Amino acid sequence: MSSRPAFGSQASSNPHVRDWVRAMAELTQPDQVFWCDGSEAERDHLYAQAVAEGVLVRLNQEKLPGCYYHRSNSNDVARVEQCTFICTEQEEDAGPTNNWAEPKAMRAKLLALARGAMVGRTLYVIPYLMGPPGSPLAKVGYELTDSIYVVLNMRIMTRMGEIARLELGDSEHFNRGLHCLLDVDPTRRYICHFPQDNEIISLGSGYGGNVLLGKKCLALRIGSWLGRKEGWLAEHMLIMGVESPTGERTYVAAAFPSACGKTNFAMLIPPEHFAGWKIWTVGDDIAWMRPGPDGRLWAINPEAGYFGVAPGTNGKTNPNAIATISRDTIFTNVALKPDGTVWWEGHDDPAPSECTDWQGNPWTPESKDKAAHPNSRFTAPMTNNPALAREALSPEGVPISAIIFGGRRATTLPLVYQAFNWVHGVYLGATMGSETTAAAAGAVGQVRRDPMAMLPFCGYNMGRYFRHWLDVRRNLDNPPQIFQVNWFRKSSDGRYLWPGFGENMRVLKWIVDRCQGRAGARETPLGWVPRARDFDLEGLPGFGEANLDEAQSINIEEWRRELLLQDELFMRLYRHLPKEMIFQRELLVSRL
Ligand code: GTP
Ligand code: SPV
Ligand code: MN
Repeated sequence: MSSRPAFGSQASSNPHVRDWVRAMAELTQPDQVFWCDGSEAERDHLYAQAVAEGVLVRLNQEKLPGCYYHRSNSNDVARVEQCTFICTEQEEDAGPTNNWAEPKAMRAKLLALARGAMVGRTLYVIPYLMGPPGSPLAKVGYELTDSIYVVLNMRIMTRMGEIARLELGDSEHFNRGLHCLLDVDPTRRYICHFPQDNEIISLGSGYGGNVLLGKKCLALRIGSWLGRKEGWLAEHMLIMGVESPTGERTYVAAAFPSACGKTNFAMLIPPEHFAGWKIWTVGDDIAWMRPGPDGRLWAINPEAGYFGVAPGTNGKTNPNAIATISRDTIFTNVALKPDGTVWWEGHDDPAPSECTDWQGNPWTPESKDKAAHPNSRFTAPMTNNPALAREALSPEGVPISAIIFGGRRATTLPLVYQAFNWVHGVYLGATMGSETTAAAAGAVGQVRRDPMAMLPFCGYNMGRYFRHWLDVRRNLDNPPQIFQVNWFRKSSDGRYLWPGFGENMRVLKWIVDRCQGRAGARETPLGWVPRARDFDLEGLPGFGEANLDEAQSINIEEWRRELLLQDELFMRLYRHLPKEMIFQRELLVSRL
């Protein structure tokens, strides 16, 4: 037998990759460089290694085959927007909604922090592909990381290894991403993007969107920058196919802010009443969309897995997710039960009489704190999803008929309405507000503007981003219809006015029928809304027309306040805000 290590020794033959990896290894000084190939043998080796290092716990393989458990540092459990920077030559290119830093100075600071950061550690080289191979939108990235947890997550979330190497060939056009854990100190945490160099440097975190660089950093922040340059859209959207009883498939993309229901909606199972209807998941978090030669908007999911919110996931809210995470899944910051399985608030099983919480402390139902962190997550391959659309693997993607914007709003926003036209729809997206969630560090439950659910992810000036949305319309003969939804409106005594989850099919059916020209609507100051006879309420006990009216009501006082909040954003963006947005605002004021 050879004494040479079987894994990680196959360096890339691409000279641009080799030169850059060599330079980064000289800087960070790892003990060894490990080149990932994405094979199954490599996966087994890496899981064994991660368990041996104590980074992962192997879960009960009888009940959860192929599943592992991870706890991140308790100061490092969500994205950190205050540590996230867009580094462009001109501050105006990042715009008022992003943290900006001058690229030369920032790079110097980051490289100084990274100097020698991997002494005694392994530098993993991860080639990855975002999008199906051969797709006109697919992009290759390389992430260099000293976190084996990142490697194993990227393996699930992207098309990782040989497939990406092949797609890149000898080209120099790939995203360069460097990630170092350092000592996971929040005061030395930086998530920095250099869009002009197609480069990302992430330091001092080990969590999700901060470190799985293909996801929010490349697919959204750098992606949106590239999209503006190249005439396409990189969006924080799920993509689904809605199949009717006749077999017709209508494709829908929906932008909801972080932890506001994308994964749940993308995996929806229609209630019994909707016999013959079927939802197919194309993607649950990110959409890349380009005008196709036929004048429609075509979308791909650049990812290959789901990094989903665990709390609240159960057999009632999301049975497809439960099936998806039954094997080959990494659980992060949930609770660990003595039998080597996992638990979270809102799990199907009752709270265990004892377990270990997300911080590693003993937990019982009497404990004051939550057992799982509210932003605890599962990482699972999309191929586990029983509702995976075959089109998710198609290089062209799917033609989008409807775009839905939705926030988490206890008041003001009705359950559903339809924009009058594209420009009005862009205005709906641009003025979206939502309550903050545990997906980002900071206060939870505060309403803030989150245009198109992209506030934390737009890699350039938000005003120009709205302009880009308006411009994309010029290449669409057949643009999607645009809708606004709100699953989260509450009564004065704090109950949700809409049952949500699977019942969202009722809203979706109206949307699809509107796109197919077979549903009626009534005009309101906000947009088109379903009348009672346009909206299927059958088989929904305890919810009648009066309830629908309440969920749909428009309160003029609340809308006055809403317009003031919109103004705050518009003032910040004023220099680059398209005039059409101000015009739409005036029209809304006069209609109200
Ligand atoms: P990110 O992965 O952070 O981008 O989140 P996401 O948009 O995919 O959100 P997800 O589907 O994971 O849902 C987040 C939370 O919202 C969970 O706690 C869900 O239980 C809850 N949720 C999802 N859909 C609904 C709904 O229709 N009604 C209500 N009331 N809650 C919902
Ligand atoms: C989000 O916050 O929108 C997520 C989770 O999808 S993370 O990957 O951490 O950004
Ligand atoms: Mn997300």
